Amino acid sequence: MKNNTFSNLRLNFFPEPLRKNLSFLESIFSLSNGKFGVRMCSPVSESRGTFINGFYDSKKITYGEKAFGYADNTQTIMNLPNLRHIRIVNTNNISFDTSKLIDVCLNMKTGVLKEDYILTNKLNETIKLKVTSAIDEYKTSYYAVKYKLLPGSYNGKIKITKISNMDVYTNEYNYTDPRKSNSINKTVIKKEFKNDKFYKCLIYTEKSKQFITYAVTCDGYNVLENQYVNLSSSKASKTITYYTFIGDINQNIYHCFKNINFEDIILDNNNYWTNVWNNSLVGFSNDQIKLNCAIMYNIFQLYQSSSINNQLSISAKGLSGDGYEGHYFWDTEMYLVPFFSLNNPKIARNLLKYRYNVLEEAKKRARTLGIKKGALFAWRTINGKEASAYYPAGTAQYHINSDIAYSIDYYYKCTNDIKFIAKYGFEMLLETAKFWKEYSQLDEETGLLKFFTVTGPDEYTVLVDNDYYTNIMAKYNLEIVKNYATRLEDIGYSPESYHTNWQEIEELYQLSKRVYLPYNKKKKISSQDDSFLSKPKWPFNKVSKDNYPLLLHYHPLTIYRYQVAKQPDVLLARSLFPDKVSTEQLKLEYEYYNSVTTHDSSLSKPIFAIIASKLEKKEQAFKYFQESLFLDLFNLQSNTEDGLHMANIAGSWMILTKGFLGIKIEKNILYLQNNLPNKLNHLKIRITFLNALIEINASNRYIKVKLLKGEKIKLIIQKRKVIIDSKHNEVCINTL
Ligand code: IFM
Repeated sequence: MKNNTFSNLRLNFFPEPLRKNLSFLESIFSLSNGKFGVRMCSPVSESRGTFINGFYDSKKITYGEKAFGYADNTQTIMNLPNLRHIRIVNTNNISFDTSKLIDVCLNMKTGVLKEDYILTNKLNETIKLKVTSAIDEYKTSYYAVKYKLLPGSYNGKIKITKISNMDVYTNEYNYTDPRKSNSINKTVIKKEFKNDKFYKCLIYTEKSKQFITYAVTCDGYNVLENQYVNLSSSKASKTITYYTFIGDINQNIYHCFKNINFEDIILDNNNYWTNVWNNSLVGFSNDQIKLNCAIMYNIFQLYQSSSINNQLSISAKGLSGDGYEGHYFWDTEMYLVPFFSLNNPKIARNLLKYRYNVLEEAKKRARTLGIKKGALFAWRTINGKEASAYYPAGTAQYHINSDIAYSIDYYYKCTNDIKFIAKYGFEMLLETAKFWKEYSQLDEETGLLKFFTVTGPDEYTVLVDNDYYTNIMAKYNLEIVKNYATRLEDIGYSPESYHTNWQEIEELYQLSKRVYLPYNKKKKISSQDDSFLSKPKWPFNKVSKDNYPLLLHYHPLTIYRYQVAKQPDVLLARSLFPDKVSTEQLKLEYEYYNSVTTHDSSLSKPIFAIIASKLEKKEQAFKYFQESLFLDLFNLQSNTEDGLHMANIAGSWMILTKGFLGIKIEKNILYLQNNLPNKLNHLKIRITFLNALIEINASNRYIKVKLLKGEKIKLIIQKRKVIIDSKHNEVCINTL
């Protein structure tokens, strides 16, 4: 499979109206490296679009009616000025301040972004501008941008000024869309240093008191105020390259820029992306050009959002926009950690380590909620404290606790990294399980364990009793502690070293067996919660398509009193524990929840695609796959301008692995099942499992697995046990 054809994402990939939607394109073509991100803002516009992971400011949340324990402060990622901003003026100081994007090309094998613009001033004079930029994926403090200026209708002298204004920013409150960033925040320049070659400043956030250094230099010119450049001959062109440093406040500026040049950044990135595509190659047959390009793009953005260099999480929008204020949600653990566990486990480990670093905050939060033991992680956060001002669809999503437990377990199953479990993972498993024990209520009559007043992932139903997803995840969280305690004792870590004992661990385990899971005998399906199935169904056929997503058109209480789901909690549980119910029950559940789900959440369709694959509903699986894969690329939720939907992006990859290839991991064995939709003739995918790199090729007739690196892998393909090792490194199973 030749991948070259698919590795360039250009403007002509998009339907006509989207080619003109600049804020959409800013997100799509954003460059990032897990530390900071730069949107593809027009170089001559004032729009903002630089985000540093974890760099946020706060303000007091003002509640009309506040109650005990509500989140106190916002945490809003700083939307810093456009790093690419320059001012270009003619000899009369008239600026070329209108830009028309002519073409753009993102090379996903090198991470180089190229843009062509025509710039116009108010006299209608034009010049051409070509921009080439890259963000360093290894030395994650650097960003470089090269401007090539060419004459247009104007061919006289121009002057270029680098705009370095990084100081105050106030964004507007958005009252109507809770998915947008909605706080007012400020940065202040603390110290400034300028000379001909360098500009450096300390950016400081007023309330959260974070500092960061921003510095810039330029090739061969005065860094901020450039000389006039002459575009007078028709062949004349001028190229200026700026280098930006974003990082540690104590860095010496000369040191920052020592040895930095564009070619080295490109070289770093070539190595980085070669490695990525070597380890995480995904593709379909060559004739599926759009699908190939789209899946490559998705993987590209997943890597861009992450870094092996830091222990931060990944916000819902990565670093491509400020939607959801740059907050980290369960998205990371349930969608992104599974991707990285099977692609670059070091990144998965860092993401989990972030949660460990905020475990103390989680313990405090549990106490605030009146829970005497254990920890409760914040629903949405940057610094570990709860930032959700709407507890019914925020703090009440207690499932975040077992989502974190699930991702620790998943990471372990993919890596066998017991050291991580010993040092960090076990404590989190234990503290989250203790929380569930304390939170639960034992029903005296039935002897079953119940969880009242919780909100599941489906935010169109809140504060319910016994949400199926919450309960099954809590059950699993309580159960796995014993398993890990046993493994740890085998290598010399007693329960006491974690301030617990076998009695407590056994209690957690025994409680797991008692967890109540709501089931509706009449419908023969699990109920989303105790009351969901008894509510009237949402009148889908009477509601106009324009009224979706419901959250933008109805008061929450209107939505809550209906049987309507934003995303399918029961099916999500089925995708995690695929063998819990019979195929008949799963079919009924799929049909039922399909009929009451709006998919207003971008996390919904991947789950339907996975379950449809399992049920061999290949057409539907493929339909949901496409709608998921192109969700951002075709702006299917009309809000990609706020940033990319990172969990959905990882979800599309999950459809390929969990759905089309039926991947399941149990006891060091990788299970595969061919569920490839008929519309895909071929799927090729590489993953890393237990330190081995393997390539899986599937067609509608076979599954082939090849060991590319590593020693030995045990597989069960379509119920047949096989082993591949360095001697017999390939196996092909007929799956017809
Ligand atoms: O975490 C999700 C949630 O499930 C639905 N609302 C958006 C959040 C961020 O993606």
